Amino acid sequence: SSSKIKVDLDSSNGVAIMQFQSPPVNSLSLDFLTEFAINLEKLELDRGCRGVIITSAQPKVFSAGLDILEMYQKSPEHYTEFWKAVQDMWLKLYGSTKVTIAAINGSSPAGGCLLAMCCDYRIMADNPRYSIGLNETQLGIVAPFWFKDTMLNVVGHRETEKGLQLGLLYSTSEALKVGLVDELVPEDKVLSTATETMTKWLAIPDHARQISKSMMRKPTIDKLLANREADIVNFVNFTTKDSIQKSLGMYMEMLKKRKS
Ligand code: CO8
Repeated sequence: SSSKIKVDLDSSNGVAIMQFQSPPVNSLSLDFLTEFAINLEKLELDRGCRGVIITSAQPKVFSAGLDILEMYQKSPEHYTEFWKAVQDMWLKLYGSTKVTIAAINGSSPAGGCLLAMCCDYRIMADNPRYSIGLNETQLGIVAPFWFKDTMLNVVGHRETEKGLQLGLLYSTSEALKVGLVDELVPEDKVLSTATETMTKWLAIPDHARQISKSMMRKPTIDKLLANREADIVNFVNFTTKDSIQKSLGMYMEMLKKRKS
């Protein structure tokens, strides 16, 4: 299968750019997640890499989130494997020792928002057509506790409570206002701003920054590690429910109809 993620490591500055190139919308399929984990693991072990910028090679979309087809009319075994891969993506990115920056050059719903929230810094294209947020409830599904924890750690309790219940997709200016993204820049400046920001973060000694990052994130990571199996069982039980399958089916239909 062709590569869904392109990785360029600049050996002169230790910065890797990871570009999502899985048309049409960089949905997080099992194949995508597996490739993501392998690439990130490689960079994590590479002492020549100090920072990672994630961005999209697709127009208009950063990532559409989890691939709904992986959660629709499949076997419990498939859901188990898929969910392990989603957990693994989060554990690797949220727990990365590298400086991670999201260059959000398009819409970023649900799992796409999660990817961005895992990074140390978020720069988004200032385009009124783009939105970002954990919109799960709008699909009739529930963001798991570690999605919630990740958002809580970025925007705080009150905003997470509102955002999660309403399944809010924030406009770029709203996202900036609540702190879901750190900066808005013109679309053609997203990547260059990410690179400039990376330089600032890399000016800090790695070990001191890494210990500080770990101090902030370890309790959240440990919580999933201690509950991984139960979280999988919960996902499989939830996803195999008729009512949930029906909601997902209707949502897919809505996406298709909306097009024409
Ligand atoms: N999964 C699978 N297919 C998708 C997804 C997706 N997440 N998103 C879009 N597609 C498909 C569309 O159906 C469409 O297919 P087709 O060409 O066959 O009709 C194609 O991709 C292109 O989509 P659009 O025409 O909609 O493209 P646009 O550029 O107009 O819009 C958007 C791009 C904004 C990304 C839009 O597609 C969108 O809003 N997608 C849905 C995003 C979404 O709601 N994702 C939520 C996924 S759930 C999740 O990530 C977390 C789940 C947590 C676990 C829950 C426990 C049960």
